[in-house]
Amino acid sequence: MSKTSLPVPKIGTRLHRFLYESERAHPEATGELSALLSQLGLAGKRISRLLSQAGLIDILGASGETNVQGETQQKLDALANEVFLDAFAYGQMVPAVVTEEMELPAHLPENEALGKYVVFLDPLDGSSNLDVNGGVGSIFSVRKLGGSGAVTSEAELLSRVSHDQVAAGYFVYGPSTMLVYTCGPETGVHGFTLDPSIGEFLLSAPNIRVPSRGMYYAANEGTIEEWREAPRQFVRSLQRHDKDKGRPYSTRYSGALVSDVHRILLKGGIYIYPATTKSPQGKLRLMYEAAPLAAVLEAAGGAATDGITRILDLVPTANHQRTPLFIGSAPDVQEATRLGRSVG
Ligand code: FDP
Repeated sequence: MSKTSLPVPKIGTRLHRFLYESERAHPEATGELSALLSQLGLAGKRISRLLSQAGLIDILGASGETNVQGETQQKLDALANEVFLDAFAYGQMVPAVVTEEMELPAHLPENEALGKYVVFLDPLDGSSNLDVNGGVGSIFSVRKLGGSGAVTSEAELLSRVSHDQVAAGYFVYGPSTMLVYTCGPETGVHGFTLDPSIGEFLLSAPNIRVPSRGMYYAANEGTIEEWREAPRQFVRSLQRHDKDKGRPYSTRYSGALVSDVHRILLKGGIYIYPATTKSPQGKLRLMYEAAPLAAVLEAAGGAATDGITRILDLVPTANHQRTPLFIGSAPDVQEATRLGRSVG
């Protein structure tokens, strides 16, 4: 990710201005990445607006399709996917988009000549919460595309995208809509809240740092019988009284990865989604769920592993690859990972 020193951020600064100031502090910047983040911001605003109409217009419920994972696609999953594709259709920066909703990358031929970024997306994360007006989010990861010419296969795409993410983040659509992103540890993690009255994201949480200890863990414990021994032991240790570690922790699990990890980012603690007997590779997707959230948490001083290996060290072999995920305050993730390495 890029190295730059940011101006002192002022609460209430508009996203556009924040990006402009960040660029000015980085003389070799071309402005492309800022333009791309603005396109992402526009998509986030449009999805936020769509969500605010759910229940009033006919956009809730299943679309009748299944996605690449064989999961039932909600109408809003498909709409959010379209909104993102539409956002990148101009500007010449993004020749290919990989999304949870499409088995193959979406190619944007008009951007092929000049485009040098591939965006990996979960357009609407946690969509099982939609029917109950619960929290949902969108997750994005931007990687640089090397080489030249059109990308012709998945293997070629993965071999040509940069290992490092040049930008990563998410939108969380809760009582208010927030954008949280990082362009790497040197530039930190910043949160913007959408002011719907002016249609702008305003800086509300500059330089977010994940607390080194928290009070919460998030996990779908309904599947604990299907977990391996290490995560089971780890969760038991979170429930045990331990004054030094501030335990027992309380459980908070909403069923939307973005909302659950956002809480951990702000309040500390750990989110875990281990491998299960049903999903031995884990359930969550590496390229557009685990990796971008890992980039954000690490840039905020936290950590993320698959129970053994740092998420950001994993080498992807497929666009829709799954992974177990342990993410949050560094001491908690390190403890879970030590157990994973020793107990299995
Ligand atoms: P969803 O399928 O509703 O999009 O992305 C997968 C995900 O949600 C995460 O957002 C969420 O944390 C997880 O699945 C929930 O899975 P469980 O129902 O197995 O807990």
